[in-house]
Amino acid sequence: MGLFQGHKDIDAPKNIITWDVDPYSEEVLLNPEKFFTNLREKGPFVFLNKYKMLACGRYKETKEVFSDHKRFVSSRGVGIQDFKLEAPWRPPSLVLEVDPPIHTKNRRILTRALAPNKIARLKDFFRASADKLINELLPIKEIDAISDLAEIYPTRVFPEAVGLKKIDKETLLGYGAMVFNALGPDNEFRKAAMAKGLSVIEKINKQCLEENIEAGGLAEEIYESTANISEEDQLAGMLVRSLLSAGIDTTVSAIGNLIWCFSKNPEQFQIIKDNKSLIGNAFEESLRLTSPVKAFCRTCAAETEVSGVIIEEGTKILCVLGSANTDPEVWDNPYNYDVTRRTIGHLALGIGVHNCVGQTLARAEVTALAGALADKVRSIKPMGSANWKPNNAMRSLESLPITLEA
Ligand code: OVV
Repeated sequence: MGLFQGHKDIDAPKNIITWDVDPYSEEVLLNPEKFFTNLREKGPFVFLNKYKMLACGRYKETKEVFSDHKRFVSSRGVGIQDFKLEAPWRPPSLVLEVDPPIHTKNRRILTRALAPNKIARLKDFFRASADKLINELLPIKEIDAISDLAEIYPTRVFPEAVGLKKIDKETLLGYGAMVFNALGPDNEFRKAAMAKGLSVIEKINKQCLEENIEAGGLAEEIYESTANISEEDQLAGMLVRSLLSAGIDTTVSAIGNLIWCFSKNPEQFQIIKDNKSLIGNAFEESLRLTSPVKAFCRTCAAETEVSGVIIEEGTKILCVLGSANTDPEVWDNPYNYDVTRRTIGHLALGIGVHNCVGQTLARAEVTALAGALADKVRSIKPMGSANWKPNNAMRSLESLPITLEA
């Protein structure tokens, strides 16, 4: 069997539009909304000629594929590479890149460590850290919402909450960039992220060892819950690696994108200032509109059919979550940022057995920060154009010049 771009070399299924677009090109990565609209208009699925894989961007099919872990597996990788046919760059994640029943058992350990009652205990710490950071930034005339804020807050609070005090910001951000860019083809963005490679990987792996875990954090519990499973002494370390892989870049992106939404829509920021109970929904709405994880792939386990399209075994499907979340069939005025919108059902945190296991933590972090902004900041003024950062799987900003007015 032939290999193409790291997966099975397949032909286009019957009855679908083939498309020459490169979803991993700088042009698309920097301006995804036009791509989303075209993708949805072409049909339930398109065949990407350049990658010989399917892509879906309508809400219905994206949800169907993502919800069905039996027909559309994760164990063959959630990027364009098929782990059954090609070796991945790192040992596969024991939650992201496995299927039930192994997934079920491993995920349960993370679910327990990240349970709402554990996160609730961190709320005051998150809010105090957010207040402190905003107080530091308020006197500064112009800040970069990314390097001064979005990158600072999670890299301060997350390692402490997890119990990893010794880890630096550059290592955490560098590793996240590798993990997410690795999901795409071996293009310039993946190569650039990987170039920083080896020393970052070594530091991350070391961080995951029990001796580098501090007492009282969330990671300690992961080690405790696997203490009796002697033959799996790597398990806890690998699950801590998942926290480090999925917990930083995602929230950095989410915070940057939320502030971008506020800065572009001052009347929406005013609405949450006037009604703080809308802060949670303002975050959900930013997740919907600017979904930080733009797309993950699934691999078809055995020939099947979705919306009249026959999908053969081994087919990679790029599920464009950001597009599903702006599908006009589901969302009125989908490209408007509306903090009062009913946001339930957005797919930014996935759906099905692999839905984001850290979402309670992410919400606690980001809403604490948004609360500090709503209380302390009168207005968030853009001071220049937002600059997006190309990444094969994430939608995040490179820089966002703003002024925080007290
Ligand atoms: C959701 C997610 C993203 C990236 C990495 C991982 C999970 C992981 O488990 O390593």
